[in-house]
Amino acid sequence: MTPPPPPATAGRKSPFSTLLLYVTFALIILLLLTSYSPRVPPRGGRGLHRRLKLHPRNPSPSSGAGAGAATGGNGAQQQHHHAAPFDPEIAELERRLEDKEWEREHYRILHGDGEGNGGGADEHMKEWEEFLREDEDFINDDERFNLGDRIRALFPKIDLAPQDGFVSVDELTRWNLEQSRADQLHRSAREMELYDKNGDGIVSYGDFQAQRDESHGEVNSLGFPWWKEEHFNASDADGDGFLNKAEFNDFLNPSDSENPKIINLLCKQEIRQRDKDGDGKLNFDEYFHGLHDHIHGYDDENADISHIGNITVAKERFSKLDKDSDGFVSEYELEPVLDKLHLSERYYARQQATHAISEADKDHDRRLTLEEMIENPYAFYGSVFLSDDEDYFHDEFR
Ligand SMILES: *[C@@H]1O[C@H](CO)[C@@H](O)[C@H](O)[C@H]1NC(C)=O
Ligand SMILES: *[C@@H]1O[C@H](CO)[C@@H](O)[C@H](O)[C@H]1NC(C)=O
Ligand SMILES: [Ca+2]
Ligand SMILES: [Ca+2]
Ligand SMILES: [Ca+2]
Repeated sequence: MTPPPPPATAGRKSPFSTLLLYVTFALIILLLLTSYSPRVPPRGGRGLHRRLKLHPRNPSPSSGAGAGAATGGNGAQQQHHHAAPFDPEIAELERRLEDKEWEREHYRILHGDGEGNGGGADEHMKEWEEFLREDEDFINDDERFNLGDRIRALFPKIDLAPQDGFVSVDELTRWNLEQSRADQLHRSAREMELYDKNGDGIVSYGDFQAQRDESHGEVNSLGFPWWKEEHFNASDADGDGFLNKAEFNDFLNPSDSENPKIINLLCKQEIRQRDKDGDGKLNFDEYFHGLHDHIHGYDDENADISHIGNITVAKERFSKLDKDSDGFVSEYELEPVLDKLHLSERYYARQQATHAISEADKDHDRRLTLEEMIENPYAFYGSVFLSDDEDYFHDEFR
């Protein structure tokens, strides 16, 4: 008796077609492997698919760090935040691009809306894209813009405290902060042009209102909810009724201001948002249901996630804030934790420094030598994209 033939299965293959299947499979794998460009930092030269990419900041301050001032939230700010440029030369190029974009956005305000200006704005856009292409070609040309040479030149400017041949998190944070402050000042000075019609370097509250009325609220950089007289007054550090350049910068970036009047106003706003019974301070209940979760976890590096909603922990934190132990947190008592509620450039500068160091610190001593930096340039020149499609970057600017 012969055994019954095995049941025919639909997927049954002859030895040959099985072999073919394996070969095809192997070829596909091989293809995938060769098209995959590993994310290793290039040594010496520019990686094949690496391209430095300029990032003009969004010129509208409504999406900048200052916009979170009234909302008290920090999620939105984080989304819109751009990294501080590591290299002042790149920063300079980005500022130029950003200025162009800004001019385009405010073309109507700056040049009036007579006939033919629509064409002018288009012309402007073309010029801008031309700039972008040329500048990106420049920074991606090893001959003209050599990352190793750039880092060699910058290293002694960062390694300052102490000058020991190592860049620490603190040193890199300070450096990043310097770069982003310069950016911020540049943006504020530019924005001020919209209000300072006679160019005397100061603006009054009347100037703001006039500009807002003129634009009918069409332009999003005007009419922030927080552009209130109270905010203006707090920004006027010397109290002369006008904002000069520095005061105007504080006005646009309250989270980064060191003006005590602004700090106090921000605290007041935080209290107001959560002050259910309207006594101008927070009792434990108002604190616990409105503020605690925002503060908790930001300052304690080892904050335990299981402590979220833990009343015992919240009470401890509350009594720490309540310095005069009157059972309430006042606007002044909120000052020490204001940083946790309004993410400032300081916060981002440190975050960025920590990240860059973690990327480049090959020997894990939490500081960088010149060699470590040169070997990992893209940890600092963060505006980099892996792309072999040259047109890729144009999509971003539509
Ligand atoms: C702002 O200051 C001006 C001039 O001192 C004053 O008249 C005005 O009432 C102040 N406004 C607010 C909201 O504090
Ligand atoms: C709250 O945290 C404290 C201190 O860590 C802990 O002893 C307690 O068990 C926690 N309570 C709850 C309900 O998780
Ligand atoms: Ca002033
Ligand atoms: Ca108190
Ligand atoms: Ca190191």
